[in-house]
This record gives sequence, structure tokens and C-alpha cells, in this order.
Amino acid sequence: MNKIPAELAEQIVDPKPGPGGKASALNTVLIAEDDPLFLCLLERWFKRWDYRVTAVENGLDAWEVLQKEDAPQLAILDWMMPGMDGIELCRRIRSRDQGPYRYVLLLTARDDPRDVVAGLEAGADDYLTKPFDVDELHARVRTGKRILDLQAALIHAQADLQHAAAHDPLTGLWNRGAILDWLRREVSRRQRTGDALGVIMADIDRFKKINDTHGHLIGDAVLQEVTRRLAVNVRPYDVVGRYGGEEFLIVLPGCNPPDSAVAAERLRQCIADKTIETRIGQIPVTLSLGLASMEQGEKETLDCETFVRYADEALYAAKSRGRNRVETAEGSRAVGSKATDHG
Ligand code: GH3
Ligand code: MG
Ligand code: MG
Ligand code: MG
Repeated sequence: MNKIPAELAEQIVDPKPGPGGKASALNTVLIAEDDPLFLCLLERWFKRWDYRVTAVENGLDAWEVLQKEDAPQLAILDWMMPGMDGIELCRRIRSRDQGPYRYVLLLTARDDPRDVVAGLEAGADDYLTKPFDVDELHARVRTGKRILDLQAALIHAQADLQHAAAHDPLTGLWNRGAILDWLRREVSRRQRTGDALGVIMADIDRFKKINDTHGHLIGDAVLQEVTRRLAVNVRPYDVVGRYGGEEFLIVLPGCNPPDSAVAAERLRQCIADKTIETRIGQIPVTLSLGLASMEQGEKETLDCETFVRYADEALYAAKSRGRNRVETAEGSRAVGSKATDHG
């Protein structure tokens, strides 16, 4: 073991406080070292480099910390420690396949090249032999931090891409593929649980005329306001998607036919009852809605495509019967949701 002389440790001045604000997972570090004096020295160095430090004196405590969801992503591990050594810790860290990447720097008095290989093969990212120069440690820590920062940027970019792949850029709603995935999931849940399910296909009436009269930018603004109203008039667990140009698919999980009809009527009203304000003035807008819904416990279960087809057929019926109205698909055997005439 590579002891630090007490006089040297005492010379280390208390670190200056780090910059204010909450430390992210990236500027936190776990230090596991069984020599208390050396541990104290490392802790002071890292605090001086603006790290929030979790310090432990054995491998078992280190493993406990590392299993937590918000554990530091940077780990400085001594090779030889009681309980569990640094090599075993590295193996365990790498055998976990979930969670963010952990950057591991192994510290040891061993400098046999075979030990270096063993440490790296166990999953360490870097390796420093005691005694080492503090500037070298700092430089290696900065390298680790660069890799963790890069990884964080990649995860961010991946999340942005995933969001873009599932959402419509104009309205921010789920796009066609994503809303159909939602419906598919709800249909298969219904097959398992027998829960009720409602599906609404809604289409803006005479929307082409709004574009032709006022231009596409005003048309876009109308689409955005219709979206906003739909979103605030559904329950938190309902899902609204943009199925096509001015068509919306709304999935109402657990909603029985009478409640689905009430929901559809509420959506009709939230558009028809108040004109939409745009920069060229107020524009009256209406919505036609087709509803397909199934009662709880009903034996027959429609598949996703049939749900959409029934809702679509009901929508066409609403269009042909005068628009600005809700029609219910007969095939879905909805109860108590008769068409109402608002034409
Ligand atoms: P109906 O009542 O029968 O539904 O008549 P409609 O005019 O709404 O239907 P139609 O299918 O004839 O026209 C839909 C229009 O929606 C045509 C298309 O240019 C417009 N549209 C589709 N996507 C967008 C969009 O993102 N922005 C704008 N401004 N218009 C769009
Ligand atoms: Mg040790
Ligand atoms: Mg339309
Ligand atoms: Mg349409």
C-alpha cells in the first residue's frame, strides 16, 4: 500500500468552494480508497477541481454507491481494498448493461505490465500507478470528463432524433406512425384486460377554403390552435396524434362508448364554440368527428386497422350529413352515442 506521509497531507490547503449551482452527474466523482489519509488527499484534490465527491473506504460500499441511479459517472478506484477489490468492481460495473456509461480510473501500486492488462481487461478506462503526479491525475481526469461529456451530448442528440421521429414538427403532436403505435398498444392491452377503448378520427371542415382564402401560413396557425384546444380538452391519459394534413386521431384508453361520445362532443364544441384568432382576424372553424368505441368486457375485439376504418367511416358519415358533428360507427356497437345535428 502506498501511504501518504501525514505532513504532506497536512500541507494540502482546504479547497476553494466550487462554482454555485447544482452539480450534474458529470461533475461528481466516486473515490474508493482504503488508505484513509490517501482518500482524504484525493478528496481535497477533487474538491479543488470543482467535483462533488462521494468517498468510501472499501469496495463493497463503492459497489453500493455505483448501483444507485444517480451514482457518479466518474469513479476513481483503488485496486487493493478490503471487501471487494477494484478489479472486481470494474467487472461488475461493465456487466451492468443499463444506465449511463461509467468512466473508471484504477489506482494501484502494481506496475507490472500484466497487471495493467488485467486492469484494462476487467473494464477500467485508465490506469495510474502510485505514486503519481497530481497534475498527471488531473490531466487523466479531464480526459475521462471529455469522454463523459461526449457521451452526454450523444445521448442528447439521440433523444432529439427519437423525438423528431415520432412527432409532427408543425403541431408537436404524435405523428401518424406514433399514434398508430399507441393505438396498437391500447388494442393489445384491451385484448388482455377487456378494458373499454374509444377512437376518434377528427377532420377540420372545409380547411382547403381557409388556405385558399387566407394563405397556407394562416392555415398553419389554425392547425396549431386546433391542436392546442384538442390537447387541453382531452383527459391526461388520452393521446392525440396528427393522422394526416388536417386529420387527427385521438385514442381514449379505458373510455366506454357513452363517455367516448361525450368526449367527442366536447372536442367538437371546443373548436366550433369560439372563432380562432389569427393575425388577419377571427376565423370560424369546425370539426367533424367519427367515433369507434368498445364497451368494457365486450368479447369481440377490433384490431387496430378495423378501429381506424370504423372511425374513418363514421367521419365520412359526419361529413356527408352536414359537417360540424359527431357520428358513431355502427360496427363498433357503441352505446348511447347517437349522432347529434349541429349543422
Ligand atoms: P372537408 O370538410 O371535406 O374535410 O374539406 P377540406 O377542405 O378540409 O378537405 P380537403 O381534403 O379538400 O383539403 C384539406 C386541405 O388541408 C388541403 C391541404 O392543402 C391542407 N393541408 C394539409 N396539411 C396542411 C398543412 O400542414 N398546413 C396547411 N396550411 N394546410 C394543410
Ligand atoms: Mg488499497
Ligand atoms: Mg377537412
Ligand atoms: Mg381531410
